[in-house]
Amino acid sequence: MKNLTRRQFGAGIAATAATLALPKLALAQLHPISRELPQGFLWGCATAAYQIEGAASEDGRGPSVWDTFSHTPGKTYNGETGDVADDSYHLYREDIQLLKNLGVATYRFSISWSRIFPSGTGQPNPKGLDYYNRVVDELLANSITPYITLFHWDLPQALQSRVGGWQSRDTSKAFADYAAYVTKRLSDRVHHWMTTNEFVCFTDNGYKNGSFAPGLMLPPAQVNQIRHHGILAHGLGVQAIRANTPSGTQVGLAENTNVYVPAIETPENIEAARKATRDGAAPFLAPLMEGHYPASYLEREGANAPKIEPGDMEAIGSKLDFVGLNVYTADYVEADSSAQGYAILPRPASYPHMTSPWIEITPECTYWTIRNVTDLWHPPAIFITENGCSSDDVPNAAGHIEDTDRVMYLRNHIANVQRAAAEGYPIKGYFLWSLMDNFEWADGYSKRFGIHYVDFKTEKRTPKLSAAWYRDTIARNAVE
Ligand code: GBH
Repeated sequence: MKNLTRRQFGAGIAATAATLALPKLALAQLHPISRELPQGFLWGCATAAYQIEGAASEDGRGPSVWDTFSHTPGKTYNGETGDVADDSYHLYREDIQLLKNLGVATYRFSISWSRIFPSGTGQPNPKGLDYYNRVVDELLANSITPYITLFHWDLPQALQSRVGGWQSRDTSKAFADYAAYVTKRLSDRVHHWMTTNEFVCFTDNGYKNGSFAPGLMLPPAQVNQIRHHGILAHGLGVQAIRANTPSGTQVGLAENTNVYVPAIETPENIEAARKATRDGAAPFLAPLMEGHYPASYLEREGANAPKIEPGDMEAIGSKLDFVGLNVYTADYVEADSSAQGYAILPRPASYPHMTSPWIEITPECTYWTIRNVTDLWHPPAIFITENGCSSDDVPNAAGHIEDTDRVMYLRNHIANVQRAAAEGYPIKGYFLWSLMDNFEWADGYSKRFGIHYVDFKTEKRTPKLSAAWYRDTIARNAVE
């Protein structure tokens, strides 16, 4: 562009105008960068049991800590609960048709532990397993591959009452028994398993700041021990799944490790983002991938560091077939001369966010979480197991929900997934959070994350603009 005369510049504009009139194919050929995802890239949607199922006391389901918590005054928005939620327990066939209409290859959902073991351990409830058998069979009949999460925060209340939940390593062992029971019975048809979802949410949020069930606020030594029991459950769970399923069964987890984006992509800042990622993951993903806690974490925690029993770290470091990453937002970092070698940049007051204030718009987060995790630990495969956002969805007079801000969010985040794939990172699939509006934990029904709108009075599902956009993206296998 530098040495163009005015006339040449004008001619350039004319040429651009001419290309605009070209048919689509020719225009695509002019596109300098392919925006396609690799062949066989897996598109999916994600949900979780307590957020969609409802039927909280049906067919022998025992209560979970989230039933207790949401029924405790002042804990959730307007005192809202998952008693009914999306009623997917009864409407699952309809929900699978929503998936089918999108053209997704996969569906990530979770199993309610207390439907299977109403008291956490002991006597199983066959009707609980029957439900998941029906869901799996219906998915397969519709050519949709199930990806199942075993624990998405809904710990059986009986374990909380009996042993203090994640305060006890008995809960980690109970999780492994539950994982063995379920995977033994479903792994003839289900080949992809995630142990746990987002350690920090059921450890720190549950037992440190109390914003999530069971709503406790315990001191650091206990919190570190609880975190240890969380990752121990994962490790014992992996061992139990391997021992109870055919070879070839794929085992991983879904983790929301902190994401750091280099403010400017210099080699120093890229290194800073990597360091910050390992530090942020010190209690959770780092020990899973390295088989030990980072020394800096143990030193910093000192007397509060977790007590580790023989065999724990071997279990925790069990080899995984994939790592699932849930990603919504990130922080920007820069290298500096401090001891840790980087600074996390503060946000200016003008920084934009979605309707959930914590979702500060950072489209590069999908690319950088894949890259940081790969560069640090080289897992064989990565999935984005959750990505999506809340919007102020309001049906218009015609009943349509034109969630252009969600489309903007998704387009930018998926473009960054495409960048990672194009650069050769082992990203194999993407699960959009969420298939439909649902019970958003402490935010109740006040925050909508779905690409289908749910009228919670009638349980009617309506595709939003973003559902049409996602369907089109899947059909093209490309982001436009
Ligand atoms: C994921 O959690 C969950 O896996 C999923 O179930 C959930 O529906 C989805 O994301 C959307 O939230 O209000 O500032 O105190 C995301 C983890 C934990 C992030 C709670 C926001 C509250 C921040 N979330 N956290 S704040």
